[in-house]
Amino acid sequence: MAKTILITGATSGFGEACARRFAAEGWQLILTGRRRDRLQALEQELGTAVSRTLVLDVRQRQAVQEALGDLPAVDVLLNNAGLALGLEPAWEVDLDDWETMVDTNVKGVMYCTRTVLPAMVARNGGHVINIGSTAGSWPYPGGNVYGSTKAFVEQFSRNLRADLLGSRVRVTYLAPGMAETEFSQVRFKGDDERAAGVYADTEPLRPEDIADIIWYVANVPAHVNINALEVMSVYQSWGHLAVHRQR
Ligand code: NDP
Ligand code: 8X3
Repeated sequence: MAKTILITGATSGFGEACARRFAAEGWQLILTGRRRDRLQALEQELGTAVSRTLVLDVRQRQAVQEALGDLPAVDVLLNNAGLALGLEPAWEVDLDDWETMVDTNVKGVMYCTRTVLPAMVARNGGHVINIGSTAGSWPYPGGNVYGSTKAFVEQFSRNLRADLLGSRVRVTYLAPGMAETEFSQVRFKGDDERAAGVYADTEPLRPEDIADIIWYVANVPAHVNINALEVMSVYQSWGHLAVHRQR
């Protein structure tokens, strides 16, 4: 029987690439996101691979519970929906942006996981794959709350594994570095020129690269749990520690 992946944030970027990849491999898809037109377009493109589409804002606890609480067996929950907003220093940032990131990247992951996990535990099988970021481990100016939400996702993933010991439910934390998606258009609130500048004159990760890795992670033998993976473009690395010099 075909396996099923539930993807949050399937309307763009990593989630959309995963939908295509898993469909090509014969999986069934449950696709979610806020943009109905994008979900409909994917459904048209991928045909019978799409079991259902759900217009869903992961920040809405009750809506998540209603939409995801009574699904047929989900083999993989891909907690992918997320965003960064702004790059201002902490003392200038719009507090609403911080709240939106926490509500989406932290609470959204909590709501989806808590809703889908009981059925996985009852079946003694399934896999939660959480998308973090290098920003969760490596601070940078303006990464303030975005990076912190991803640090939460990493530790949440590890703690889920601690709770799940003794079951065959797997949990993986995947931390990509810079990848060209709609991420920067969202972060810079439609300033497409600034967004394009993030990827100019370099070769970032592509959404398909991440979809390949997620495919691999989801298809290792059932007794193997990949705990965490960090992935960057070969053209990205770490900087030195910053020093402010007065003279
Ligand atoms: P995109 O902006 O291309 O995709 C983000 C997806 O998240 C969209 O499908 C969007 O759908 C969905 N989403 C955002 N907010 C909500 C919400 N409240 N409810 C439901 N869905 C939501 O970016 P990426 O593909 O790059 O981002 C995917 C994940 O990868 C995010 O968690 C991001 O933080 C992470 N990431 C991205 C990196 C990058 O450089 N691109 C690197 C490391 C991690 P819709 O708007 O239709 O709701
Ligand atoms: C996205 C990568 O470096 O813009 O998570 O935070 S970064």
